[in-house]
Amino acid sequence: MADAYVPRAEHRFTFGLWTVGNVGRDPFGEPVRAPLSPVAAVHLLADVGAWGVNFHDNDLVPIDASPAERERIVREFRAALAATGLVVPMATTNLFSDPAFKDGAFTANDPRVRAYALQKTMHAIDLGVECGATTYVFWGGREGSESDATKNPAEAIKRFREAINFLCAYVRDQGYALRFALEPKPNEPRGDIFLATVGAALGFIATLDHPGMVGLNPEVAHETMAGLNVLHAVAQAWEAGKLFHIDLNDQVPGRYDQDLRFGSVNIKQAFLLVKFLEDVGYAGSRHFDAHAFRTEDAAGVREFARGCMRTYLILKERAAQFNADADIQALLAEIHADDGAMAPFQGAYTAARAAALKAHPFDRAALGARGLAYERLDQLTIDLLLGVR
Ligand code: DIG
Ligand code: MN
Ligand code: MN
Repeated sequence: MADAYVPRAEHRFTFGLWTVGNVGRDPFGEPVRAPLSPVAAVHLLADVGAWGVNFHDNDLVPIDASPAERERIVREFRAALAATGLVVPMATTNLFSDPAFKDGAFTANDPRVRAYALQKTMHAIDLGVECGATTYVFWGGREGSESDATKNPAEAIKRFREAINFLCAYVRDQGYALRFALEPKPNEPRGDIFLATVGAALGFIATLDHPGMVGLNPEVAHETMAGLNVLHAVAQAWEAGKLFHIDLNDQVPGRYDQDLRFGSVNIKQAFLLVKFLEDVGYAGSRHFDAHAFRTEDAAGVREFARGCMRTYLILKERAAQFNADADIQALLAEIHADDGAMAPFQGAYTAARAAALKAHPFDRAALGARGLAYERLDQLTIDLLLGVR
């Protein structure tokens, strides 16, 4: 592969241990790859050029590990981080694999499960901070239902809020420099998952005790599964000052959560997302929450990881090309032209402004007759993506 798109630390590319460590198990098949130890994953990611590595508590420390085993595992993991220079920007809790969470964690009907989920999360937060995490993700994979006869959804939201408020207070009490990022998903593994989209999560954050501590970790595949425009979701999170993290991957609409290599399905969507992140100066991790095809061996997993970063860098270059393209920029200037004639009516409400606007004559026919040249702009975008500009 040409070396023009070589990932560097400044690109802030990260992968979870569970991504390159995915053993290829699925609901219809057993593992096809050998497990990858956290230390081996750190060295693999360093070797392919990643900046950081993320983990669920039990990706690193098995759920039944003894304190001595925990200490050894963390020591060896941190030694690998020191040896490679990789960092841990984000950590999270596995509140979905163990049967105890079969009816959810924070929203489970069993109060013992809800309390255990809080306990497990506090320990996992401690572990994440110990390894350097500054963002903590909450993906409520089991926070949902198959039958809404089983729990009042409003009660579930209240339970989730109580848990997040408790954990925000715990982080503040511990003095941790940690922000929370909620990761929405509409369904799978539950029939329906609460707080299903970025929009729902933003509404929820506003009801918390410490909303400033809590933001979003939008995932490309998840908003796509919900039939939504990923860029619109990410842009709304950004505009609200809540884009704390992002899970990059790809997804065919109408399918199960595929977590495909970034940019491997919808190139235009991936391009416009990368362009947005780069244009607005998003300074967070470019986290690839994805995994290699089940068909792949260890070499294929490396190709997968390299491909995620390579595609991001190619699209980042195309975004710079778009921003420098004279024809595209001339067209955008035309499309967004403002001769200032409407300035008297723009801005905050005043009675005088309202009166003047109500009295202003508009040529509605002319407004509707104007051609906007979007077809030409979109074709220039496609030309650029196809490498003919
Ligand atoms: C799945 O999309 C979720 C889990 O892998 C993890 O909790 C989160 C972190 O990126 N994404
Ligand atoms: Mn996913
Ligand atoms: Mn994710």
